[in-house]
Amino acid sequence: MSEKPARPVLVTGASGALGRQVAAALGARGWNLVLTDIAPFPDAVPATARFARADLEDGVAILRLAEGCGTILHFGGVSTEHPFESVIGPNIKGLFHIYEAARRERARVFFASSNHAIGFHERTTRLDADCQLLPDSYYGLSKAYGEMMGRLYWFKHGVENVNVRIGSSFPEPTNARMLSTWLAYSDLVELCVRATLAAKTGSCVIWGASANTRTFWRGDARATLGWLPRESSDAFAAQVGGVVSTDPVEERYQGGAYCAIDYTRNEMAPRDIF
Ligand code: 15L
Repeated sequence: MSEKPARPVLVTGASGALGRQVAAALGARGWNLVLTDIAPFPDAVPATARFARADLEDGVAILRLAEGCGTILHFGGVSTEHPFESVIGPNIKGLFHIYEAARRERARVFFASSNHAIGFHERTTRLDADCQLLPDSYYGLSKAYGEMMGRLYWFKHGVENVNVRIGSSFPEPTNARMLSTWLAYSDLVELCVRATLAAKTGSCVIWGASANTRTFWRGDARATLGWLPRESSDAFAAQVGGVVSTDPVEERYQGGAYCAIDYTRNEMAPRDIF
């Protein structure tokens, strides 16, 4: 019998691509789950779970859903690039509601951050988790801010948080960049398990990628959680290694296509870094 958390786990964004995977896998382990999303849940609700629709911008609803929960796996919010005004409500105000609920419940937060919080680092650089935040989009900016919110709640209120900079979590890698950034669903689920069950996490950062030899990243807190990814993109190298774009901005930076969205610098001009 696999270990289960002492208190229920709230999963936000449960109807989204990653939330669904996590809800199904943790439900199959018999975990007591509270699932929520602004959209209806598209699957059968696991026997040990309940689903309630809620808007992250409704702070009272989030407080109610979090009652009694020991961990919040926060996948909710806008998950791709959008205009600034559309990102700020779900991703900033919504996350504030998550942290206020966690503070009240003495719960731990798993924050689905993103590689887009650091997307403007060059692909030739190997990054440690304490690297400079270099968001590549309004979406990435909200993730960088979210990581900072975690630091605030840890230092001011002792709310533990695990900030997972998810690379590309899809069934399979589909282009050359994803040979560096791919996170298999099974590795994501195991990371959620470890982040929930770990005795202590403090406020830490994890690179959310499988054991890809072409990785851009190293040096995070995985040993504290006891998480080791088992999958790797390497097996897909022959299949997708040649799939690249013709955009020099996209190909230069770790964040790929997000860096190229609305990019107005002259990419050919000499580059002043900091
Ligand atoms: C993300 O953060 C997005 O949610 C996802 O749709 C992908 O774009 C991924 O990053 C990626 O960088 O591949």
